[in-house]
Amino acid sequence: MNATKFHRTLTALAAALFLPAPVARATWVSAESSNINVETRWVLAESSNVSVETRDWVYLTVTSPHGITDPVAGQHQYAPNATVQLSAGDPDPGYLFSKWTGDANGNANPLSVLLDFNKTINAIFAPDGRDPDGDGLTNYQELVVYHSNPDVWDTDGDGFSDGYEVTSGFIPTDPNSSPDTQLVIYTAVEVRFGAGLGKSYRVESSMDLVNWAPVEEHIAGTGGTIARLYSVQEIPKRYFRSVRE
Ligand SMILES: [Ca+2]
Ligand SMILES: [Ca+2]
Repeated sequence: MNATKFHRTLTALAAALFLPAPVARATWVSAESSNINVETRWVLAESSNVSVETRDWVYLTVTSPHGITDPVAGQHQYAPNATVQLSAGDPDPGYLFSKWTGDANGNANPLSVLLDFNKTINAIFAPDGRDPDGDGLTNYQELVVYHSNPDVWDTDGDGFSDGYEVTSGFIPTDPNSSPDTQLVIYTAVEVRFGAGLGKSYRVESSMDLVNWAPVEEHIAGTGGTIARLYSVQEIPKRYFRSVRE
C-alpha cells in the first residue's frame, strides 16, 4: 500500500471512528507574479484549521568575471524595495574596475541599488592599460599575456626592455632569449661623388628621375671624393644624384 492510499485509509477509518483526521504533510508551492517571485508556504495542520504563510522576494544577480564584488557574484535574495550597497573590490591581476552595466550604469563604488524589481548587474573589470615601468607593455600585457614584472623595465635583465623583446620576437622573461643574439645583414648602395674644397653638397634620390627628395644635406667638400652608404631596405629601387648647394 502506498502512502496516499494509506492516508486515505486512515482518513476513512478516522471518520468511521469519529476521530480527528490525521495531520497532512506540509507542502511548498512556488509561483511567479509579474517581476517579483512569490513563494507561498501552505501548512495543513488539521482539516478544519488551515494557515497560510506568504513571502515576497526580489533577486539581485551579480556577475563579475575579472574581480571580486560584495555581495559576491551570484544570485541574492532580498525583501522587495530593499536597498543594497554593491561594491567592487579587488580586481584580478592585470585588471581594473571600470563600470557597472546591466540594470545599473556609471562607476560609483559602492553602488546603491534599489531592488524594486529583479535586477542583474555586471561589474566590469577592464584590462589595466597603465605602464608604470615604461617598457611599452601595459600592466594587463605583463601580468596576463607575457607574465613579466609590471614594475621592472627589463624583467630578465638582459639589457632589453620587456616591450622591445616582445616586438622583436623574443621572450621578456628568459635571459637566454635576447635580441643581442640576432644579427641581420642588409644590402646598401654606395654613392660616391667629387666634392670641391669649401663647397657644400647634398645627395638626392628619385623614383622616377623627375621628382627628387634630399637624402642628406650640407655635406662639406674635401677637394676629393665623398663616399656615402644609404640603406635600400624601404625603397630598394631608386636613383641618386649629388647637387652643389
Ligand atoms: Ca609595463
Ligand atoms: Ca629583457
